[in-house]
Amino acid sequence: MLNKYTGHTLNELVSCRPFQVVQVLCCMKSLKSLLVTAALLAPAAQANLILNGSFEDNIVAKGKWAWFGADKVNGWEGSNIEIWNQFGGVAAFDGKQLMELNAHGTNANNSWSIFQSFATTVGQRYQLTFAYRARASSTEQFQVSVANLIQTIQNSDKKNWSMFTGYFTAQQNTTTLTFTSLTKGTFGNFLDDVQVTGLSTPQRQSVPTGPMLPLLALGVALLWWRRRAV
Ligand SMILES: [Ca+2]
Ligand SMILES: [Ca+2]
Repeated sequence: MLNKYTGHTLNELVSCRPFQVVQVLCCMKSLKSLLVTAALLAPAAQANLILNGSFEDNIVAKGKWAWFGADKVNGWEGSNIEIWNQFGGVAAFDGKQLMELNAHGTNANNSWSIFQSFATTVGQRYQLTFAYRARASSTEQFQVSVANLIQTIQNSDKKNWSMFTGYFTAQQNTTTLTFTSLTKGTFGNFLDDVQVTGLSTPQRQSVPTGPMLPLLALGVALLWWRRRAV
């Protein structure tokens, strides 16, 4: 019967010279180490820390738009939030619905701003991505801010979605992502598919694992016995 770790029968292992046993075990260790290292280097899928980042949770009829108080929109706070479902033939970047930052309703400050807070680890780096598109003017602008990342975006393309990718390092256990319109009025600045994900640093060291340790110990013991016997 073949040993599942060595690929040799028990008789083959017992009858072979100690040097050969160590060779087999060392080869196996290398193979195992390679497998473990490959697993550690493989990128792990990171969960999106933003709730309702695609603005799909509120029910808006196809071909329509609606506006909601931020307290009626999962995850988000701040100004009123206007959500479109393929209104005017504008397709969402992700799913069926998008959000227009320059919303509808009372806005005494003339500065539309929505934000969402989420748990973070101090010192860890994160990636922020979202899609944006101008609605009515090539001069639409908005600002995005999160931790040490603050950027003003000229939102000029009225026909195509653009993708933003940025990075920040968390400075507190709770971090807030904020979008603020720099263009006044109720037209402008579509947003969709907001995502924040943690970045992990690949670990390059290999780790010996369970079944290999007793076999390596056996190899070392056999080598020691052979040297004493000479
Ligand atoms: Ca969406
Ligand atoms: Ca609007």
